[in-house]
Amino acid sequence: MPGNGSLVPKANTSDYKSCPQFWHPLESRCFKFVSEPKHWIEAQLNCIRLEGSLASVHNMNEYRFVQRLTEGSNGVMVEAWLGGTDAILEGTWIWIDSTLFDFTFWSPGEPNNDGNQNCLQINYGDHKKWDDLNCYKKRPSICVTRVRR
Ligand SMILES: [Ca+2]
Ligand SMILES: [Ca+2]
Repeated sequence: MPGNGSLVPKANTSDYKSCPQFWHPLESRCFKFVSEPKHWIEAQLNCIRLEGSLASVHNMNEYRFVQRLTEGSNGVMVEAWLGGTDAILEGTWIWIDSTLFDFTFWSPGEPNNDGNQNCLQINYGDHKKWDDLNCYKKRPSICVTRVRR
């Protein structure tokens, strides 16, 4: 029926309707890829405007899920911000969504704080792992929010 497609329940993704439109559900959270490159703090402010935060990831399954969101039509997964930062205390990493920093997937030799790098980008290097980068660099980003019940 044309015109009211958004009202049709998605039978094959039972928790879809719990996430805002155009967000992607994974367990109790919803993720959104923001393609426009932004400074890390601008990316976080943008996520807050969307009623979320820059995303955290807590296991490999969540990381692979987030990576797929960054994949363009050419199949390339672009470098993008997550919500990790050690700007408050050098070497002490936190997630800005206030969850525990309990999983890491750093590239070899990272984080190296090269020239003062305090923000976490993903899809870095040949192995598409994590890197600390200067927070003033501009990257696409991934926001997260809680499923709304
Ligand atoms: Ca640092
Ligand atoms: Ca680095």
